[in-house]
Amino acid sequence: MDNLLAVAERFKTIGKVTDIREFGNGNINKTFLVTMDTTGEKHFILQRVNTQVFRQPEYIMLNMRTVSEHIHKRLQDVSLDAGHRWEVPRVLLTEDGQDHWLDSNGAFWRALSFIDDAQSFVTIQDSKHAREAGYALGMFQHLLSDLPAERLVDTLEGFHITPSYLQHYHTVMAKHSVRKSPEVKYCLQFISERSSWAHVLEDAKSHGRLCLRPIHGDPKIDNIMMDTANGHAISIIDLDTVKPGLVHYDIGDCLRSGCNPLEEETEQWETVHFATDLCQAILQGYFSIAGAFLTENDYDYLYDAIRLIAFELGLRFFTDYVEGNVYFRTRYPEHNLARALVQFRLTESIESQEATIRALIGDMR
Ligand code: GN1
Ligand code: MG
Repeated sequence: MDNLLAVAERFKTIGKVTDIREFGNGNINKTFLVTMDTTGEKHFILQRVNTQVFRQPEYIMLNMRTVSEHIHKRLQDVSLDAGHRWEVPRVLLTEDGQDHWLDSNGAFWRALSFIDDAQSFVTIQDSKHAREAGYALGMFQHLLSDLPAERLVDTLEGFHITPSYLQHYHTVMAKHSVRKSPEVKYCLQFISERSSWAHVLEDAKSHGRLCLRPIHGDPKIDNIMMDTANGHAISIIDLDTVKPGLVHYDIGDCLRSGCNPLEEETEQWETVHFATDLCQAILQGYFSIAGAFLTENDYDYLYDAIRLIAFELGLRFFTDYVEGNVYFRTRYPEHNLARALVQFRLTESIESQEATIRALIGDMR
């Protein structure tokens, strides 16, 4: 706490810090909720950015500034749905006006304003929540749809480029040995059976069928904030992975997290399934906004996106397991294997419901 207190006090805030505690479920950065004894803003978010993953964190801060300035300007023209507000976390500066602070060990710290009267959930609560989550993703992309993608720095090269993850997987498999338990064998076979299809979105991109736009990169359900007063979606937080990409990565990520009622950390991987009723509600909310900017080609690749991002996350978890858990934070040695099994099961469930999913996308076009 002493150390953390010293870090928190670097940032220019009005009150005296009374409490600091770990916050959220991030797999990469370390996040803390700081409480102060003020009458105004009582909390802020303090984060230590994982610089093993984000090698140039100053560019994340730059992207954040670009995005929040753009959204604030755009909000003057865009009308939100009735009763909705839209919030973007503010970057809090240090006493000397910097957007981050490097401690004596070189750790990269930053502070963000806390969004009051809002909450997020790890799983979808009901169909209203699902629609709101979809609306939030549509709104986030809409607010950035007139920002040229090249204004954003690519802060994480290869992020959501499935063929690159496959390449890395093969490199890791060649270097590391892994005990071939039945679960591991299932994963190996699962990956090998889908290797040639895994290029689908990148191929569509290189053939000019899909184009780069500003994306969130990590719109999983617990990054979508809901107004506690009325349940409306009001923000998508965690802007580290905002960058030029395919909106399909976002849709896939939102659906793979939102339509898995057992959630990604479950130990009951064998009963994981993809809930198409939630998928329908999320897409309804999403299309209510995104319908305005999606092209025919965009629609054609939605099913593949849903299937691919679940598969890709499973591949990323499994590779990290084999590599010795060097990327995602884990609580036990087999943690990333367990997470991979969940995503692969989810992928299988998506595949087995392909006709249903394609039909419900088709009905909303
Ligand atoms: C990581 O740390 P967190 O939870 O924001 C990961 C996402 C994964 C997610 C799975 C930069 O996000 O891509 O979908 O874990 N972020 C990065 O929970 O790799
Ligand atoms: Mg994140």
